[in-house]
Amino acid sequence: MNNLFTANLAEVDPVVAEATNNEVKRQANGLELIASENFVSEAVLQAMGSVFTNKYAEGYPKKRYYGGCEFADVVEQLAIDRAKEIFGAQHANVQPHSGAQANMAVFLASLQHGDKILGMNLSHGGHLTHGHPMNFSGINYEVSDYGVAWETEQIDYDELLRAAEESRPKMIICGASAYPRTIDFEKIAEIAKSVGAIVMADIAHIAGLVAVGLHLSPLPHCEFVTTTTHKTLRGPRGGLILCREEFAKDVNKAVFPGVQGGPLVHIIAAKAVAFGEALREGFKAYQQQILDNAQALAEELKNQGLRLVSGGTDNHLILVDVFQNGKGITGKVAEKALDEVDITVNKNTIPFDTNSPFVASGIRLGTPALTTRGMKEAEMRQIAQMIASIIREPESEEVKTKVKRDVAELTAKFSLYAHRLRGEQSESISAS
Ligand code: DSN
Repeated sequence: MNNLFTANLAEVDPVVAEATNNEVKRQANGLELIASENFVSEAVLQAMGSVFTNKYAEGYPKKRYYGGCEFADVVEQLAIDRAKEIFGAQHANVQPHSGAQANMAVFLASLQHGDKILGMNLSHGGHLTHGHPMNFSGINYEVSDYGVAWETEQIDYDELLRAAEESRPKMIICGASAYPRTIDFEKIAEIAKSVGAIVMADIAHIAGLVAVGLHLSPLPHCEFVTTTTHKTLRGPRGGLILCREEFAKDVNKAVFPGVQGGPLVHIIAAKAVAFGEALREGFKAYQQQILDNAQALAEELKNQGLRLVSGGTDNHLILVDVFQNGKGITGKVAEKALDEVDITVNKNTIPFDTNSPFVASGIRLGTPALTTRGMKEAEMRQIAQMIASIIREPESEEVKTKVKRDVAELTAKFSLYAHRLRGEQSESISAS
Protein backbone atom coordinates (compact mmCIF):
# COMPACT_ATOMS: atom_id res chain seq x y z
CA MET A 1 0.00 0.00 0.00
CA ASN A 2 2.77 2.39 0.96
CA ASN A 3 4.58 1.70 -2.28
CA LEU A 4 1.45 2.30 -4.28
CA PHE A 5 0.79 5.46 -2.31
CA THR A 6 4.17 7.00 -3.00
CA ALA A 7 4.79 5.71 -6.52
CA ASN A 8 4.44 8.09 -9.42
CA LEU A 9 1.72 8.02 -12.06
CA ALA A 10 3.78 6.16 -14.67
CA GLU A 11 4.33 3.31 -12.20
CA VAL A 12 0.79 3.15 -10.83
CA ASP A 13 -1.09 3.64 -14.06
CA PRO A 14 1.01 3.58 -17.22
CA VAL A 15 -2.05 3.89 -19.45
CA VAL A 16 -3.20 7.15 -17.89
CA ALA A 17 0.42 8.36 -17.75
CA GLU A 18 0.86 7.69 -21.44
CA ALA A 19 -2.41 9.42 -22.34
CA THR A 20 -1.33 12.41 -20.24
CA ASN A 21 2.06 12.58 -21.95
CA ASN A 22 0.40 12.29 -25.33
CA GLU A 23 -1.90 15.17 -24.39
CA VAL A 24 1.12 17.30 -23.40
CA LYS A 25 2.60 16.56 -26.82
CA ARG A 26 -0.68 17.27 -28.60
CA GLN A 27 -0.97 20.63 -26.88
CA ALA A 28 2.66 21.49 -27.55
CA ASN A 29 2.83 20.33 -31.15
CA GLY A 30 -0.44 21.82 -32.39
CA LEU A 31 -1.90 25.27 -32.89
CA GLU A 32 -4.65 25.72 -30.31
CA LEU A 33 -7.25 28.12 -31.68
CA ILE A 34 -10.31 27.08 -29.68
CA ALA A 35 -11.50 30.45 -28.40
CA SER A 36 -12.47 29.15 -24.96
CA GLU A 37 -9.18 27.39 -24.20
CA ASN A 38 -5.89 28.55 -22.75
CA PHE A 39 -2.71 27.22 -21.14
CA VAL A 40 -2.36 27.68 -17.38
CA SER A 41 0.92 28.39 -15.67
CA GLU A 42 2.93 25.73 -13.87
CA ALA A 43 1.92 27.36 -10.55
CA VAL A 44 -1.77 26.94 -11.38
CA LEU A 45 -1.17 23.31 -12.39
CA GLN A 46 0.64 22.65 -9.13
CA ALA A 47 -2.17 24.12 -7.03
CA MET A 48 -4.72 22.01 -8.95
CA GLY A 49 -2.69 18.89 -8.27
CA SER A 50 -2.25 19.67 -4.58
CA VAL A 51 -3.41 17.83 -1.44
CA PHE A 52 -6.33 20.23 -1.13
CA THR A 53 -8.16 17.69 -3.28
CA ASN A 54 -8.39 15.56 -0.12
CA LYS A 55 -10.32 18.13 1.88
CA TYR A 56 -14.05 18.54 2.47
CA ALA A 57 -14.97 22.12 3.29
CA GLU A 58 -18.72 22.62 2.97
CA GLY A 59 -19.65 26.13 3.95
CA TYR A 60 -17.58 29.28 3.59
CA PRO A 61 -14.36 30.57 5.22
CA LYS A 62 -14.70 30.50 9.02
CA LYS A 63 -18.20 28.96 8.73
CA ARG A 64 -17.56 25.33 7.78
CA TYR A 65 -19.33 22.08 8.49
CA TYR A 66 -16.03 20.15 8.86
CA GLY A 67 -12.99 20.47 11.06
CA GLY A 68 -9.50 21.05 9.71
CA CYS A 69 -10.46 23.82 7.32
CA GLU A 70 -7.97 26.47 8.46
CA PHE A 71 -5.82 26.22 5.32
CA ALA A 72 -8.81 25.77 3.02
CA ASP A 73 -9.99 29.07 4.54
CA VAL A 74 -6.68 30.72 3.63
CA VAL A 75 -6.90 29.84 -0.06
CA GLU A 76 -10.63 30.48 -0.42
CA GLN A 77 -10.42 33.89 1.28
CA LEU A 78 -7.46 34.78 -0.93
CA ALA A 79 -9.38 33.78 -4.06
CA ILE A 80 -12.40 35.84 -2.91
CA ASP A 81 -10.33 38.93 -2.08
CA ARG A 82 -8.38 38.75 -5.34
CA ALA A 83 -11.52 38.24 -7.47
CA LYS A 84 -13.11 41.29 -5.81
CA GLU A 85 -9.99 43.35 -6.42
CA ILE A 86 -9.65 42.32 -10.08
CA PHE A 87 -13.24 43.16 -11.00
CA GLY A 88 -14.04 45.87 -8.45
CA ALA A 89 -16.85 43.71 -7.06
CA GLN A 90 -18.43 43.94 -3.60
CA HIS A 91 -18.92 40.18 -3.35
CA ALA A 92 -17.39 37.10 -4.96
CA ASN A 93 -18.31 33.44 -4.69
CA VAL A 94 -15.41 31.31 -5.95
CA GLN A 95 -16.98 27.89 -5.35
CA PRO A 96 -18.92 27.17 -8.59
CA HIS A 97 -17.43 24.07 -10.19
CA SER A 98 -18.15 25.48 -13.66
CA GLY A 99 -19.72 28.37 -15.54
CA ALA A 100 -22.94 26.40 -15.93
CA GLN A 101 -23.18 25.92 -12.16
CA ALA A 102 -22.43 29.59 -11.55
CA ASN A 103 -25.34 30.45 -13.85
CA MET A 104 -27.58 27.85 -12.22
CA ALA A 105 -26.86 29.34 -8.79
CA VAL A 106 -27.75 32.86 -9.97
CA PHE A 107 -31.04 31.56 -11.38
CA LEU A 108 -31.76 29.86 -8.07
CA ALA A 109 -30.85 32.99 -6.11
CA SER A 110 -32.95 35.38 -8.14
CA LEU A 111 -35.83 33.57 -9.89
CA GLN A 112 -38.80 31.37 -9.07
CA HIS A 113 -39.51 28.23 -11.09
CA GLY A 114 -41.46 29.28 -14.20
CA ASP A 115 -40.34 32.92 -14.22
CA LYS A 116 -39.75 34.57 -17.57
CA ILE A 117 -36.20 35.05 -18.83
CA LEU A 118 -34.84 36.63 -22.00
CA GLY A 119 -31.53 35.27 -23.32
CA MET A 120 -29.40 35.45 -26.42
CA ASN A 121 -30.14 32.76 -28.98
CA LEU A 122 -27.50 29.99 -28.96
CA SER A 123 -27.16 30.06 -32.75
CA HIS A 124 -26.53 33.82 -32.63
CA GLY A 125 -23.68 33.37 -30.15
CA GLY A 126 -25.43 32.77 -26.80
CA HIS A 127 -24.95 29.80 -24.47
CA LEU A 128 -26.90 26.67 -23.54
CA THR A 129 -27.46 27.96 -20.00
CA HIS A 130 -29.04 31.17 -21.29
CA GLY A 131 -32.37 29.45 -21.99
CA HIS A 132 -31.82 26.55 -24.38
CA PRO A 133 -34.80 24.14 -24.29
CA MET A 134 -32.57 21.14 -23.49
CA ASN A 135 -30.88 22.91 -20.55
CA PHE A 136 -32.12 23.52 -16.97
CA SER A 137 -32.55 27.18 -17.95
CA GLY A 138 -35.00 26.31 -20.71
CA ILE A 139 -36.68 23.50 -18.80
CA ASN A 140 -37.43 25.39 -15.58
CA TYR A 141 -38.10 28.90 -16.86
CA GLU A 142 -40.23 30.50 -19.57
CA VAL A 143 -37.78 31.65 -22.23
CA SER A 144 -37.83 34.27 -24.97
CA ASP A 145 -34.75 35.08 -26.99
CA TYR A 146 -33.00 37.88 -28.82
CA GLY A 147 -30.20 37.82 -31.37
CA VAL A 148 -28.22 39.73 -33.92
CA ALA A 149 -29.52 41.78 -36.86
CA TRP A 150 -29.47 40.12 -40.29
CA GLU A 151 -27.57 43.00 -41.94
CA THR A 152 -24.87 43.66 -39.32
CA GLU A 153 -24.69 40.28 -37.54
CA GLN A 154 -24.33 42.33 -34.36
CA ILE A 155 -26.70 42.51 -31.37
CA ASP A 156 -29.81 44.41 -32.37
CA TYR A 157 -30.48 46.50 -29.25
CA ASP A 158 -33.78 47.85 -30.67
CA GLU A 159 -34.95 44.29 -31.17
CA LEU A 160 -33.78 43.43 -27.66
CA LEU A 161 -35.86 46.32 -26.28
CA ARG A 162 -38.87 45.20 -28.31
CA ALA A 163 -38.46 41.60 -27.11
CA ALA A 164 -38.11 42.78 -23.50
CA GLU A 165 -41.24 44.94 -23.77
CA GLU A 166 -43.17 42.07 -25.27
CA SER A 167 -42.13 39.31 -22.87
CA ARG A 168 -41.59 41.42 -19.69
CA PRO A 169 -38.93 39.00 -18.34
CA LYS A 170 -37.83 38.91 -14.73
CA MET A 171 -34.23 38.52 -15.91
CA ILE A 172 -32.29 39.39 -19.07
CA ILE A 173 -29.19 37.29 -19.73
CA CYS A 174 -26.35 38.72 -21.74
CA GLY A 175 -22.84 37.59 -22.57
CA ALA A 176 -21.98 35.07 -25.25
CA SER A 177 -19.79 32.17 -26.31
CA ALA A 178 -19.52 32.96 -30.02
CA TYR A 179 -19.96 36.71 -30.43
CA PRO A 180 -16.97 38.64 -31.79
CA ARG A 181 -18.19 42.14 -30.93
CA THR A 182 -18.26 44.39 -27.86
CA ILE A 183 -21.33 43.95 -25.69
CA ASP A 184 -22.95 47.15 -24.43
CA PHE A 185 -23.79 46.07 -20.88
CA GLU A 186 -24.91 49.57 -19.94
CA LYS A 187 -27.48 49.67 -22.73
CA ILE A 188 -28.76 46.19 -21.82
CA ALA A 189 -29.09 47.23 -18.17
CA GLU A 190 -31.06 50.33 -19.27
CA ILE A 191 -33.41 48.15 -21.32
CA ALA A 192 -33.82 45.80 -18.36
CA LYS A 193 -34.59 48.68 -16.03
CA SER A 194 -37.22 50.01 -18.40
CA VAL A 195 -39.17 46.73 -18.13
CA GLY A 196 -38.42 46.06 -14.45
CA ALA A 197 -35.98 43.19 -15.10
CA ILE A 198 -32.66 42.30 -13.53
CA VAL A 199 -29.56 41.39 -15.60
CA MET A 200 -27.14 38.50 -15.42
CA ALA A 201 -24.01 39.11 -17.51
CA ASP A 202 -22.08 35.94 -18.31
CA ILE A 203 -18.59 37.18 -19.18
CA ALA A 204 -16.97 33.73 -19.44
CA HIS A 205 -15.25 34.45 -22.74
CA ILE A 206 -14.17 38.03 -22.11
CA ALA A 207 -13.37 37.93 -18.38
CA GLY A 208 -9.64 38.53 -18.92
CA LEU A 209 -10.37 41.54 -21.12
CA VAL A 210 -12.84 42.92 -18.56
CA ALA A 211 -10.32 42.31 -15.77
CA VAL A 212 -7.86 44.79 -17.29
CA GLY A 213 -10.34 47.28 -18.73
CA LEU A 214 -10.03 46.19 -22.36
CA HIS A 215 -13.76 45.42 -22.52
CA LEU A 216 -16.51 47.42 -20.82
CA SER A 217 -17.28 45.99 -17.40
CA PRO A 218 -20.82 44.85 -16.61
CA LEU A 219 -20.17 45.27 -12.88
CA PRO A 220 -21.54 48.78 -12.42
CA HIS A 221 -24.67 48.00 -14.44
CA CYS A 222 -25.74 44.38 -13.94
CA GLU A 223 -27.04 42.72 -10.78
CA PHE A 224 -25.14 39.47 -11.35
CA VAL A 225 -21.94 38.71 -13.22
CA THR A 226 -20.80 35.15 -13.82
CA THR A 227 -17.75 33.75 -15.53
CA THR A 228 -15.65 30.69 -16.02
CA THR A 229 -12.08 31.04 -14.83
CA HIS A 230 -10.26 29.12 -17.57
CA LYS A 231 -10.73 31.11 -20.77
CA THR A 232 -9.15 34.55 -21.26
CA LEU A 233 -8.74 34.70 -17.47
CA ARG A 234 -6.24 31.80 -17.77
CA GLY A 235 -7.04 29.99 -14.54
CA PRO A 236 -8.17 26.47 -13.67
CA ARG A 237 -11.40 25.04 -15.10
CA GLY A 238 -14.15 26.49 -12.88
CA GLY A 239 -16.73 29.20 -12.24
CA LEU A 240 -17.11 32.47 -10.36
CA ILE A 241 -20.02 34.73 -9.37
CA LEU A 242 -19.69 38.46 -8.69
CA CYS A 243 -22.43 40.70 -7.32
CA ARG A 244 -23.25 43.56 -4.99
CA GLU A 245 -23.26 42.96 -1.23
CA GLU A 246 -27.08 43.06 -1.14
CA PHE A 247 -27.20 39.75 -3.09
CA ALA A 248 -24.27 38.08 -1.34
CA LYS A 249 -26.28 35.98 1.09
CA ASP A 250 -28.69 34.70 -1.55
CA VAL A 251 -25.85 33.85 -3.95
CA ASN A 252 -23.87 31.99 -1.30
CA LYS A 253 -26.95 30.02 -0.24
CA ALA A 254 -27.72 29.18 -3.87
CA VAL A 255 -24.21 27.83 -4.54
CA PHE A 256 -24.07 25.86 -1.29
CA PRO A 257 -26.30 24.13 -0.33
CA GLY A 258 -28.43 25.13 -3.34
CA VAL A 259 -26.68 23.51 -6.29
CA GLN A 260 -23.42 22.13 -4.90
CA GLY A 261 -22.03 20.17 -1.99
CA GLY A 262 -18.37 20.30 -1.02
CA PRO A 263 -16.25 22.86 -2.88
CA LEU A 264 -13.19 21.75 -4.89
CA VAL A 265 -10.59 23.28 -2.61
CA HIS A 266 -7.66 22.38 -4.89
CA ILE A 267 -9.39 24.23 -7.74
CA ILE A 268 -10.15 27.18 -5.46
CA ALA A 269 -6.44 27.27 -4.52
CA ALA A 270 -5.61 27.34 -8.24
CA LYS A 271 -8.17 30.12 -8.77
CA ALA A 272 -6.37 32.12 -6.05
CA VAL A 273 -3.07 31.61 -7.91
CA ALA A 274 -4.54 32.57 -11.28
CA PHE A 275 -6.27 35.64 -9.84
CA GLY A 276 -2.93 36.63 -8.31
CA GLU A 277 -1.36 36.31 -11.77
CA ALA A 278 -4.14 38.46 -13.23
CA LEU A 279 -3.29 41.20 -10.72
CA ARG A 280 0.37 41.22 -11.74
CA GLU A 281 2.01 43.55 -14.15
CA GLY A 282 2.09 41.90 -17.54
CA PHE A 283 -1.47 40.58 -17.50
CA LYS A 284 -2.81 43.70 -19.20
CA ALA A 285 -0.12 43.45 -21.87
CA TYR A 286 -1.06 39.80 -22.37
CA GLN A 287 -4.73 40.74 -22.86
CA GLN A 288 -3.78 43.56 -25.24
CA GLN A 289 -1.71 41.07 -27.26
CA ILE A 290 -4.73 38.74 -27.44
CA LEU A 291 -6.65 41.61 -29.05
CA ASP A 292 -3.80 42.62 -31.36
CA ASN A 293 -3.40 39.00 -32.44
CA ALA A 294 -7.12 38.67 -33.13
CA GLN A 295 -6.99 41.79 -35.30
CA ALA A 296 -4.00 40.46 -37.25
CA LEU A 297 -5.61 37.04 -37.70
CA ALA A 298 -8.92 38.60 -38.83
CA GLU A 299 -7.29 40.99 -41.30
CA GLU A 300 -5.23 38.27 -42.95
CA LEU A 301 -8.19 35.86 -43.12
CA LYS A 302 -10.08 38.61 -44.95
CA ASN A 303 -7.09 39.26 -47.24
CA GLN A 304 -7.24 35.55 -48.05
CA GLY A 305 -10.85 36.01 -49.21
CA LEU A 306 -12.68 34.53 -46.23
CA ARG A 307 -15.90 36.08 -44.91
CA LEU A 308 -15.96 36.90 -41.20
CA VAL A 309 -19.27 37.08 -39.38
CA SER A 310 -19.99 40.76 -38.61
CA GLY A 311 -17.00 41.69 -40.77
CA GLY A 312 -14.35 41.35 -38.07
CA THR A 313 -13.80 41.29 -34.32
CA ASP A 314 -13.54 43.57 -31.29
CA ASN A 315 -12.43 40.83 -28.93
CA HIS A 316 -10.43 37.58 -28.80
CA LEU A 317 -12.57 35.55 -31.20
CA ILE A 318 -13.43 35.33 -34.86
CA LEU A 319 -16.28 33.49 -36.58
CA VAL A 320 -15.40 32.48 -40.13
CA ASP A 321 -18.22 31.69 -42.55
CA VAL A 322 -16.59 28.80 -44.41
CA PHE A 323 -19.86 27.62 -46.02
CA GLN A 324 -20.67 30.88 -47.83
CA ASN A 325 -24.20 29.79 -48.77
CA GLY A 326 -23.05 26.50 -50.25
CA LYS A 327 -20.12 27.88 -52.26
CA GLY A 328 -17.59 26.75 -49.66
CA ILE A 329 -17.25 23.84 -47.23
CA THR A 330 -19.10 23.06 -43.99
CA GLY A 331 -17.71 23.85 -40.58
CA LYS A 332 -17.55 20.11 -39.90
CA VAL A 333 -15.33 19.49 -42.93
CA ALA A 334 -13.15 22.50 -42.09
CA GLU A 335 -12.69 21.41 -38.46
CA LYS A 336 -11.64 17.90 -39.54
CA ALA A 337 -9.28 19.08 -42.28
CA LEU A 338 -7.60 21.53 -39.89
CA ASP A 339 -7.37 18.85 -37.20
CA GLU A 340 -5.44 16.68 -39.64
CA VAL A 341 -2.74 19.35 -39.88
CA ASP A 342 -2.64 19.95 -36.09
CA ILE A 343 -4.67 23.17 -36.12
CA THR A 344 -7.43 22.85 -33.53
CA VAL A 345 -10.65 24.84 -34.00
CA ASN A 346 -14.33 24.11 -33.50
CA LYS A 347 -17.13 24.11 -36.02
CA ASN A 348 -19.71 26.70 -35.03
CA THR A 349 -23.10 27.79 -36.27
CA ILE A 350 -23.26 31.30 -37.64
CA PRO A 351 -26.29 33.57 -37.26
CA PHE A 352 -29.22 32.43 -39.46
CA ASP A 353 -27.33 29.22 -40.22
CA THR A 354 -28.98 26.84 -42.69
CA ASN A 355 -26.85 23.92 -41.46
CA SER A 356 -27.45 22.00 -38.21
CA PRO A 357 -25.11 22.56 -35.22
CA PHE A 358 -23.43 19.20 -35.96
CA VAL A 359 -22.49 20.40 -39.43
CA ALA A 360 -22.49 24.21 -39.08
CA SER A 361 -21.49 26.86 -41.60
CA GLY A 362 -18.67 28.35 -39.59
CA ILE A 363 -15.57 27.79 -37.55
CA ARG A 364 -14.72 29.72 -34.39
CA LEU A 365 -11.13 30.85 -33.80
CA GLY A 366 -9.62 32.52 -30.75
CA THR A 367 -6.20 33.86 -29.84
CA PRO A 368 -5.86 33.48 -26.01
CA ALA A 369 -3.94 30.18 -26.05
CA LEU A 370 -1.45 31.00 -28.79
CA THR A 371 -0.88 34.41 -27.23
CA THR A 372 0.07 32.64 -23.98
CA ARG A 373 2.66 30.69 -26.00
CA GLY A 374 4.19 34.02 -27.00
CA MET A 375 2.97 34.23 -30.59
CA LYS A 376 2.40 37.67 -32.05
CA GLU A 377 0.96 39.34 -35.17
CA ALA A 378 3.49 37.86 -37.63
CA GLU A 379 2.63 34.31 -36.53
CA MET A 380 -1.10 35.14 -36.71
CA ARG A 381 -0.75 36.22 -40.33
CA GLN A 382 1.14 33.03 -41.13
CA ILE A 383 -1.56 30.94 -39.39
CA ALA A 384 -4.32 32.75 -41.29
CA GLN A 385 -2.59 31.79 -44.54
CA MET A 386 -2.32 28.16 -43.44
CA ILE A 387 -6.02 28.05 -42.47
CA ALA A 388 -7.09 29.67 -45.75
CA SER A 389 -5.06 27.22 -47.83
CA ILE A 390 -6.69 24.25 -46.04
CA ILE A 391 -10.18 25.71 -46.43
CA ARG A 392 -9.58 26.35 -50.13
CA GLU A 393 -8.39 22.78 -50.75
CA PRO A 394 -9.47 20.54 -47.84
CA GLU A 395 -8.87 17.37 -49.86
CA SER A 396 -5.38 18.20 -51.12
CA GLU A 397 -2.73 15.91 -49.58
CA GLU A 398 -0.03 18.19 -50.94
CA VAL A 399 -1.44 21.23 -49.14
CA LYS A 400 -1.98 19.21 -45.95
CA THR A 401 1.60 17.93 -45.96
CA LYS A 402 2.99 21.43 -46.40
CA VAL A 403 0.78 23.00 -43.71
CA LYS A 404 1.48 20.20 -41.23
CA ARG A 405 5.19 20.80 -41.72
CA ASP A 406 4.73 24.57 -41.28
CA VAL A 407 2.75 23.98 -38.06
CA ALA A 408 5.55 21.75 -36.71
CA GLU A 409 8.18 24.39 -37.53
CA LEU A 410 6.14 27.14 -35.89
CA THR A 411 5.24 25.28 -32.71
CA ALA A 412 8.86 24.18 -32.24
CA LYS A 413 9.79 27.85 -31.82
CA PHE A 414 7.31 28.39 -28.93
CA SER A 415 7.88 25.76 -26.27
CA LEU A 416 5.06 24.64 -24.01
CA TYR A 417 5.26 22.39 -20.95
CA ALA A 418 8.35 20.70 -22.46
CA HIS A 419 9.73 20.09 -18.95
CA ARG A 420 6.72 17.89 -18.14
CA LEU A 421 7.77 15.38 -20.78
CA ARG A 422 11.31 15.48 -19.46
CA GLY A 423 9.92 14.81 -15.96
CA GLU A 424 11.23 18.10 -14.58
CA GLN A 425 9.43 20.05 -11.90
CA SER A 426 8.79 23.39 -13.50
CA GLU A 427 9.53 25.90 -16.17
CA SER A 428 7.26 28.81 -16.94
CA ILE A 429 5.22 28.81 -20.09
CA SER A 430 6.63 31.24 -22.61
CA ALA A 431 4.46 34.29 -22.22
CA SER A 432 3.83 36.93 -19.54
N1 DSN B 1 -17.91 25.37 -24.21
C1 DSN B 1 -17.67 26.77 -24.02
C2 DSN B 1 -17.11 27.43 -25.23
O1 DSN B 1 -16.40 26.77 -25.96
O2 DSN B 1 -17.35 28.60 -25.45
C3 DSN B 1 -18.88 27.49 -23.53
O3 DSN B 1 -19.32 26.87 -22.37
